[in-house]
Amino acid sequence: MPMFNEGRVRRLPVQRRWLYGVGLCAAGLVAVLAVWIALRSGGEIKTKVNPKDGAVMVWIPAGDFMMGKDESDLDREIVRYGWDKSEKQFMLDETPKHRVSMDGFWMYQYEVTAFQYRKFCKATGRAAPPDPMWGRQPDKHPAVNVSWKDAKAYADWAGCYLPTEAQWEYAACGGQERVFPWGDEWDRKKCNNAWYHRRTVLTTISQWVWEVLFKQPRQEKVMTTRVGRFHEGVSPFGCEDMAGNVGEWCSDWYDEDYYKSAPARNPKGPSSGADRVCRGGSWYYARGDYCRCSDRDHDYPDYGDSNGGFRCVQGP
Ligand SMILES: [Ca+2]
Ligand SMILES: [Ca+2]
Repeated sequence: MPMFNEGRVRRLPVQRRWLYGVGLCAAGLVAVLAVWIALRSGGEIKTKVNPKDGAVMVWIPAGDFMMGKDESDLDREIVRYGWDKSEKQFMLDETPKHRVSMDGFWMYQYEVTAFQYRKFCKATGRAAPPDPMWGRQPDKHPAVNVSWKDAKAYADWAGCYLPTEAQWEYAACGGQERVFPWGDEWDRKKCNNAWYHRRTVLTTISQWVWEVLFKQPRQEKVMTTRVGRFHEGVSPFGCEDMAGNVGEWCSDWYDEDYYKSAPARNPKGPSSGADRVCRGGSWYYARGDYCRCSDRDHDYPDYGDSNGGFRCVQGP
């Protein structure tokens, strides 16, 4: 007796089988596209817009993270990336590594742009910052030549704050122990740094003059870039240009020993000081050590230059 009667197997008409095939392929493509979009956006990123300046903000969820570095981490990084050992003395303000608990907050996805800053100056009568050495700052590039006081005034006007140093580092590393916003591998193509353009370190004044002032075409000059251009360097929480482009003012006073006694929950920096903190390296720096999430920099609150800008945060 036959196992089944071949004559009775129902076969789909050729046309319908073809249609099913196309349908399955389309469903597969949609699924692949959905996964690609989810991966590219880093999963679930909650955003909102600040109506005052049109800035997109991303939600940085509450959590714990390890802030700063231990000396052993610094030694390892210097060897791993081939940086000069003498640089370590400038990294010791990142020690010791310590656990910090953060409340959630909103952070600007991008650095405040020249366009947004002009709008602020127009609305408030504040003097526009001087043009950088390459001429009028393009609208979509970050605002530059802004002092800490300018940045603070902007944040007040926009209904925001400047990030604390802890908020900044937490947002940059995504709450994870990683060296750069995108991971642990230094990649000059993932942020705007001088090495990206030049492919080597700028060491002489004449190199700087050539690269910054005279080189053509304009896009290839060593200077700021449109915010968000280096999307591959996005942080796990969705913030762009945390490494490079412009360094970013934070609300804290700077103290090289602050980490030795900082509170473990939402630290806000010392109560007084001479300099304010700025973070993230910039187009000006050629080496990756300035673009690390944990790197600390500082300047006088009245000082502004063409490699310094800022972004804002808002509480929940
Ligand atoms: Ca930046
Ligand atoms: Ca530093």
